[in-house]
Amino acid sequence: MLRQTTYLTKRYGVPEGWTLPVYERDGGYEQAKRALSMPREALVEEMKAANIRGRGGAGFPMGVKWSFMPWPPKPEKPHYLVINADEGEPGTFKDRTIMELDPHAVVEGCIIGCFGIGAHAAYIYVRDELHLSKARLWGAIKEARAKGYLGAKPFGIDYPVEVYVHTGAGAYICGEETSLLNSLEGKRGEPRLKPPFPAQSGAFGMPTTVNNLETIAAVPVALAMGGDAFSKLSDLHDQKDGGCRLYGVSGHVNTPGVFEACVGLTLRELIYDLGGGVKGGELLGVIPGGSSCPILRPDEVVNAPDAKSPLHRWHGKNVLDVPMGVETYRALGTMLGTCCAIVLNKNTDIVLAMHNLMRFYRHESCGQCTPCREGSAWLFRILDRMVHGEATMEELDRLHEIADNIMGNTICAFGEGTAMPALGFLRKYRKEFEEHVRTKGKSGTGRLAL
Ligand code: L3W
Ligand code: SF4
Repeated sequence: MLRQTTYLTKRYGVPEGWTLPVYERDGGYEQAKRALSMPREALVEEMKAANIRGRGGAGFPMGVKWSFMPWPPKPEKPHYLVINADEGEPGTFKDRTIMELDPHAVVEGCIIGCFGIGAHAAYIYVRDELHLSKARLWGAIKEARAKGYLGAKPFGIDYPVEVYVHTGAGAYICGEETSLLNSLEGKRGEPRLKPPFPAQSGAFGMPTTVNNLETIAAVPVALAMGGDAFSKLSDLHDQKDGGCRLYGVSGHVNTPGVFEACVGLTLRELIYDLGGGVKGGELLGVIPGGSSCPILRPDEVVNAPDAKSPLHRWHGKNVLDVPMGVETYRALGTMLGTCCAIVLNKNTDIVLAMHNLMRFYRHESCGQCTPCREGSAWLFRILDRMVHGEATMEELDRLHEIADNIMGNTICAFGEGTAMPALGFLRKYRKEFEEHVRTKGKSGTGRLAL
C-alpha cells in the first residue's frame, strides 16, 4: 500500500522554506532545546527505538552507532560528529534536496546528534559541486548562530555546539567514511583499514560518529514523534527498519524525482505510482539503490521457503512487490543502498550500461588495493573491447573471474561495490552478453546506454 508522507519534506516547495522563520513556524529547534535538557541515555534510547537505519547505503542502525561512542568522553579525547553529505553515488540525488530545501533540519539534527554522542562540534562534509546546498547550509548556520541556537550556550543551556561545513573536492571515494575523515583532516582521501572504527578513532584520531545527511535530518522528526511511533510508520518495523525516508527514481521513468514515503514501499510503487511508469518501452531491470547495488530483473520471483528469512512473507511473489528494506533487499542478494533506483527499459544495451558504470568505478578507485585498482581497470578494458565487437567468449568468462577476485580482498567497500553490480549484470543478462559477443556488438547497435 502506497503510503506517502511529508514529515521530512514538509517545507519542500514552501516559499523561503529554507529560512529560520519558516522552520520555526513549524516548531523548528524545539526538539534541539528539549534534547539538551534530556539525560543523554534517554536520548540515545529514543533514537534506538526509532530504528532509523543509516540512509547513506550501509543501513547500519543509527541509535546503535551513537551508543558505540565511549562514555563518558575523556577531556583529552573530544568527540566529533561528522555528517556525510558527499552524495556521489550514481543515481543518488536525495541529500541535496534536504540541504537546499530544509537546511535547518540538518542543523537541528546536528545539535541533537552532538549531545547524543558527547560532541561539541559537527562537521558537514559536502560534495563541492553542490553550490546551492553549501550556500543554504551556510545561511542556516548563520541564522541559527545569530539566534543563539549554536555557540557557547545554545538556548541558554551550558552545552556548547558548533556546526561547520567542509567542502570536498569531487572524489567519489571521499563518500567512504574513513576516506572522508582523511580528507577532512587535510590528508589524501584514501580509505583507512577498519577496525578501528570511527567510534574508536575517527576525525583527528578522536571518537567520531559518521552519519549520513538524511539520517541526521530525520532526528528532529523522530524525536518529536517519539522513537517508537516513528519506527511504526514503517511496514518493516518488525525488522527494526523504521520510519519514513526519501526515495529517488531516475532513468527511464516518466516522472523522475525524490519522494517521501514510509519505509517498505515496493519498487513497483516507486516506479509506477511515484515515477509515473517506465518511459520508452517495457522494464528491463532496476538498479535499486545506487549503482553499487546489484540489478534486479522484473521477472524474478522470491524464493524464501525458510520461515526465518526476512523475505519469507513474500515467498513466491515478484521482486517488484517486496517492500524495500535493508534486510529484505540483502536477502534478495542485492542492497537497498541509498534507496534511489535507476530504471532501465528494454531498449537499453545492457553491455553499454555496464561499460558506462565500470568506466566510473575504474576512474574513482583510489588505487590502494591491487584487486580493486587493476580489477576495475580490467573490467572496463574488456567491456570496451566487447562494445567495439572485439571480445571473445573466453573474455566474457574472464569478467566473472576478475570480479570474483575483487570480492573480499580490499580495504574498503568500494571494491565490492564494483564487483557485486558487475556480477549481477553478468549473471542476470548472460544471454544478452553472449549475443553481444557472438554478433560482435551488432545486437546492441542503436540501443541506449545507461
Ligand atoms: C563500530 C563496529 N562501528 C560497523 C559502523 C561503520 C559505518 C557503519 C556501517 O559502507 C555501503 C557500501 C556502499 N563498531 C561497527 C561500526 N560500524 N560495525 O557502521 O558500516 P559498514 O562497514 O557496513 O558500511 P560502509 O563501509 O559505511 C557503505 C554502499 O554503502 N553505498 C553507498 C553509497 C552512497 C553514497 C552516497 O552518495 N550517499 O556514496 C551504495 O550502495 O557500497 O556497501 O559507519 O563505521 N563493530
Ligand atoms: Fe581504494 Fe578500491 Fe581499495 Fe577502496 S577498495 S581502498 S577504493 S583501492
